[in-house]
Amino acid sequence: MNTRTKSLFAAHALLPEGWRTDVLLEWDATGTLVAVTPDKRDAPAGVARAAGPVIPGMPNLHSHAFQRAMAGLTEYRANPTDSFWSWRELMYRFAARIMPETLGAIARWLYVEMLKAGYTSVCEFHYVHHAEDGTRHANPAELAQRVVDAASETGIGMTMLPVLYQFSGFGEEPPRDDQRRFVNTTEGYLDLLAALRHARPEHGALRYGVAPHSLRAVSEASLRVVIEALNDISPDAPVHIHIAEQTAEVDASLAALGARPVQWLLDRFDVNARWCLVHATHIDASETAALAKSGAIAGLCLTTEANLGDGIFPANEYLDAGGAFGIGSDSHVGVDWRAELRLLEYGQRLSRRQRNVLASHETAQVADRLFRDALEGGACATGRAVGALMPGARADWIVLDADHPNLAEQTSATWLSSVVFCEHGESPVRDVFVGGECVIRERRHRDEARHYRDYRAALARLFAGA
Ligand code: NGQ
Ligand code: ZN
Repeated sequence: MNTRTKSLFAAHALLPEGWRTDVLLEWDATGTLVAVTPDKRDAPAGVARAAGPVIPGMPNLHSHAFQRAMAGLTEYRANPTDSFWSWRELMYRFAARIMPETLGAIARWLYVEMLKAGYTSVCEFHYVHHAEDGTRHANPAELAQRVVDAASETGIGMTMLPVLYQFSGFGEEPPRDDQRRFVNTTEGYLDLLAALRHARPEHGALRYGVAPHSLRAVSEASLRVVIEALNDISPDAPVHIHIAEQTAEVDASLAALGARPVQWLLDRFDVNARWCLVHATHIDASETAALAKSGAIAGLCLTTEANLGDGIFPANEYLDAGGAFGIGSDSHVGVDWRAELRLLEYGQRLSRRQRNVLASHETAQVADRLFRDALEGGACATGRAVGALMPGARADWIVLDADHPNLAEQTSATWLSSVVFCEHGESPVRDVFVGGECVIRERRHRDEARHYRDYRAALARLFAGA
């Protein structure tokens, strides 16, 4: 064995073909798996044993890190017609107070929480770029860089997607004053991306893509320029966009562009697997079929979509049509992939009055099916080699606690069902490895106390200024 190769022996591990026993996982110094060998009979001498069943770590395909610090603060009735749009007013007021140091501290704590939940990658849809008065920082990527650094300090894999935000509504409506920290010219945006890539070059745990905020916030022309510029960097780098979260957005799109947002995008751009359409919530039957066929990833953020009263994504029809999806924690009212998958199924159960709606012909266990699909789609959305225990992929995984009351005395046939659908006591996520490093050991992050202290100090500063 190469002396620089590290290894772990797992009595049970979930491989691409399903659960296997006596699996030896081997990875290299860069954190990439080089061999995954089942049926190894016995752990080779000197190899550590996983403390429980091993499953791939989950990619979180949509995050606005700063919003973690306002979770729970908008759950009151400010007016009789509270909606996504009134929440957005409060969120903008909060965004106006974010400083580089507070953003770094919030992001570090958030990523500790993600890692503890078993999210091993995050796609950060980052749009607070400028100083409070809207002027550019001397380093235009000042704020984005704090988020990138938070990922490397805590150990989570990152796809950084700086956001292009230019307009306040369809038809190139000028931006509002409270959007001034988000807004860039196309040229200014590309400079920001270049500065960031120069200061923090890509590596195994870091990749860049672009995020045109929404069809409300960019023009067809600027969207084209940004995608062409990205193609020069890397023709398969990811493109993420908020697409059809609110019915008012669909109505405005119909009025201004003459088409529903997803249809409009599919008609004009080569939408394929490099695209992630976040909140493709409001799609009609033909959009559902066409989006599924495109290979793009539907970015579903179930807890946030429920919290904001968005609506229910037609998951059953979309999955039946072979559509790909991944999950994101978005506004971070919760940071738990298990809750996202559960709510994906529960939305269907509640609206259809049926059970086990999202099981497939091949996979009768809903949790197994959704877990596998969310891994695959989520991994694709990161643009990184993650989401599977196989050679060439990052050494990212979760070690479950098989002694947890929800898993005890069961077999691998029901472990994922219990992990996803039972909600008792502490999390069954015991240890978490990212790039072969054990970043969560017995439910604790190595620097948890320090990151929590910094987070509290950031909250105190934010709330003092409220
Ligand atoms: C966001 N929120 O980017 O945070 C948006 C609202 C906007 C969600 N899409 C911001 N859930 O529309 O400007
Ligand atoms: Zn979002």
